[in-house]
Parts: sequence; structure tokens; C-alpha cells
Amino acid sequence: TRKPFPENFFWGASTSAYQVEGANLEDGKGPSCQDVKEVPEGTSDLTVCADHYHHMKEDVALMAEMGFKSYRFSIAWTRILPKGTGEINQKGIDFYNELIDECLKYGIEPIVTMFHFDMPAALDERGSWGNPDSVQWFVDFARVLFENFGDRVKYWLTINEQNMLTLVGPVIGTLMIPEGCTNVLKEVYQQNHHMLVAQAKAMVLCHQMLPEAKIGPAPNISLVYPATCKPEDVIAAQNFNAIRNWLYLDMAVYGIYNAIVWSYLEENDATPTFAPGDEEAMKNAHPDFIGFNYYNTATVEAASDEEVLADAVADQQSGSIEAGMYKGFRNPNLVTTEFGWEIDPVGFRATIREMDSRYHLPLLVTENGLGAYDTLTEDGKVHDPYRIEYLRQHIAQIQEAITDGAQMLGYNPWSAIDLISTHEGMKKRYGFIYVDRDEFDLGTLNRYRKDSFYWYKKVIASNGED
Ligand code: BGP
Repeated sequence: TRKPFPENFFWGASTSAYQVEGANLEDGKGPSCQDVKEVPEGTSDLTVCADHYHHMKEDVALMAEMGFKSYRFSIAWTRILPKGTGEINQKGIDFYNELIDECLKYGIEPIVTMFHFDMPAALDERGSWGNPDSVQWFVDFARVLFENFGDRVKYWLTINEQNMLTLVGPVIGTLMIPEGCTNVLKEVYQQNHHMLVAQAKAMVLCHQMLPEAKIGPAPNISLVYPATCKPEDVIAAQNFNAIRNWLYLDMAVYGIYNAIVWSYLEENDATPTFAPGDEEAMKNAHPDFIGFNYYNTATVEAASDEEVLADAVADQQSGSIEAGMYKGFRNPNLVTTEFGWEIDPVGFRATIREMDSRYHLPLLVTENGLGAYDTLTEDGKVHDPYRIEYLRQHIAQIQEAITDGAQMLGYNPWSAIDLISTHEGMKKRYGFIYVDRDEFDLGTLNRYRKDSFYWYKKVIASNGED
């Protein structure tokens, strides 16, 4: 028999500021990298998104109607500090105060991501995460957040999907590589190092300033399978697991560089430079839990040194710049979504088991979900049985993992409400709440409850038994 979900399990959902809020330069907000980048062809820009900035109360009321126990959202750095450092924008503070208070009014726990793919443009101009000062920029921003919201926010997430920023950021434009850079691998892992130190210092600061609060990382963790039982394929899978997953959690939890990754960086003249105090800072930091996003597993086979990996965007799971370590492989045992992402609920359990036995920390699912084309019917309905099925299967596997003994804090799938997808604009929807707009036609921006909305409400009311 399966063990039940814990009593105080955080049933909720997620969003991120740059994808949901809109009002991207309103009320004093400065531009982030997202506002100045070229959006992928055929996709909407990020000026309006779901217009959550102006519909916030209505949206939180809908989340409350579903019975949410938690809502994971991110705070836009440039709403708080328009230039990334220095002057505080009071209107930005006011917006998040209202959002937090609105959540608490309904008994919804705010879970706050401090950084979700939205580097202030002013800081990109100063070298972004490549500038050693970026560590201090982030810590100063963290201090402003803790000072202003720490009396009510108890759960903090440092950096969303730092591993994806490092692996595919240079390709999708969320990590800036200076022009003329001759060793991209070294540059990327130097930036990654600054993020790791920034995260460590922010965790320590959080514990100093807010002894009651809990803080953790939020990487995208997907177990990597070997394509076959060929020993070389197993090595390739270990390589990719180390590069994609364990580097980030070994660092967050133990403050150490993963040995496989370190030796790979050494071989490629790409080890990061440590500033004085970095090592100590990393060792001193201890997360209270691990937040993680899970969409699907990855499968790889052995690769030769010459094989350069193809299109990182088209194949997000296996595409990266670490040539020679592994090669992506389409898992023949899994079906894919309309957008080509593999679906692997059992892999969710396997991923959780692996994290539990490596780190022995509580785990919080910060994303999971199905991106699909949804249609609004004339009578205002959205029939999304495919989403219900996806979520149901994944929730069942969380329960299996709980039965295995993993300590699960909550489930916050992507996304609470339709928003702009990272790669596909508005057409790829994830929400329980439908937003009436198209890619370029802003429509009415009215909200509609999808079938999954009513279904998730029952799941929450029955604490996962439905
Ligand atoms: C994660 C990001 C989210 C979100 C999600 C879905 O990587 O943290 O911001 O976008 O993926 O991805 P996509 O929008 O590309 O379907």
C-alpha cells in the first residue's frame, strides 16, 4: 500500500515574473535581459504576457479557489532594483507586498524564486555573471528581499535552473557570452562559479537575517539513463548526470565541485578561478531543502571527442556544449508531447529516489507540467484531458517516492496560469487557468477555468487521493 501525502503538503503551482507579469517597463521597472533580447521568431514579446501585474488579485483568487496551499513565483530583480544595483523602486516593493499579502489572506504559502532567467540589462552591460562583482550584486539584492519580505516569506529559492542557464543559456540568450570570447567553456563555467558562490552567500545571509526561513536551490533535475547496457554508455550517462545534475546539488549541499566535472574542466582548460573566500563561502552554506524542476529524463550514449552536439534548443535535454562526454539519444520507451518533450512519470520517481539517497534532504517540486496547444470553446471551456493525465501520472509517482521513504514537501507544477513559454511564446500553454490571448493578438485577457482546474481542486481537497 502507498503511504499518504503528508498533512501539510504544499499543493500549488508556479510562475515566473518575466513570463507572467507583463507591465515590463511599468511603474519604474528597469529592463532585464528578457526585455532587450530578440524573441524567437514567431513568438510574442514579453511586454504583456498574461498581464498578471494588473490581474494579480483575480489570479490569486482563482488559485485560492483551487485550494492552493502554496504559490511559487519569482521576484523581478529589475522591479526592485531597476538598474540591478543601487536605488530601490518602491512601487516594485509595493507590488510584491500586495502579492504576498494576497496569498497569505487565503492561507497560500508564498514560495519566492529570487532569480528566474531575468538578469538586469544594466548588469549585463557590466559583464553579467562574468563579472566577479556579480556575486555581491546578487547578495545585495537578496538582502533587499529579505529585509522587505522576510517577515512573511518563509520559503526562498535562489536561482531557477542554474544548470540550464549554464548548459543552454548561451544558446537561448539567458547567459551572456562576451564578444570575441575564445574559450566559451571556461567563460560559461566561470559565470556558473559566480552563481554558485552568490547562491551560497545568499543562503548564509538568509539564515543570518531570517532564522525561521528556509532556503534552497531550484535546478532542473532529470535522471540520465544510458542508451544501452554497454559500459561506455553507462560512463556517458554518469558524465551527463554529473554535468547536468550532481554538479549543482553537490555544490549547494556539500560546497564541493563534482569530481567528474572538475576533471573534464581541467582537461579543457576551463576550470573557474576562485576568489579569496569562495571555498569557505561554499562550504558554509547549507540549504534547508532541495527545490527542483522535473519535466522528463534524458538518455545518452557514448560520444567521441570529435562529435559536437547539435542544436541545444531543439534538444534541450541532451544538447549542450560538453562535446565528447555523451551524446543525446531518443528513448524508444517513451512517448513525447506535442512539442517533442519526452514524458516519463516513472523517471520522476527514479529521479527523486536518487536525490533522496544522495542528499537526504526534503524535496520540493518547483516545476513539472505539460505544455500543449489548448482551445477555448465558444461556451468558455477548455478541455485538457491530456494535462490531467500527465499530472495524474506524475502525482502518482510522487506518492510512490513518498512510499519509498523520500521526504516530499510539495508539488508546484508549471504553471498556475497560462504564460509565455521560454521557447515557444504563448502557443505552448501549461496553466490550470486559461488566458484569452494569442501569440500576437492580445484578446480580452479574460481568465477561464480549464477542466484541469476543477480536477486539481479535487486532488488538493482530497490531499492527493483523487
Ligand atoms: C523551465 C523554466 C520555466 C518554463 C518551463 C517550460 O525550464 O524554468 O521558466 O518556461 O521550463 O519550458 P518551456 O516554456 O520552454 O516549455
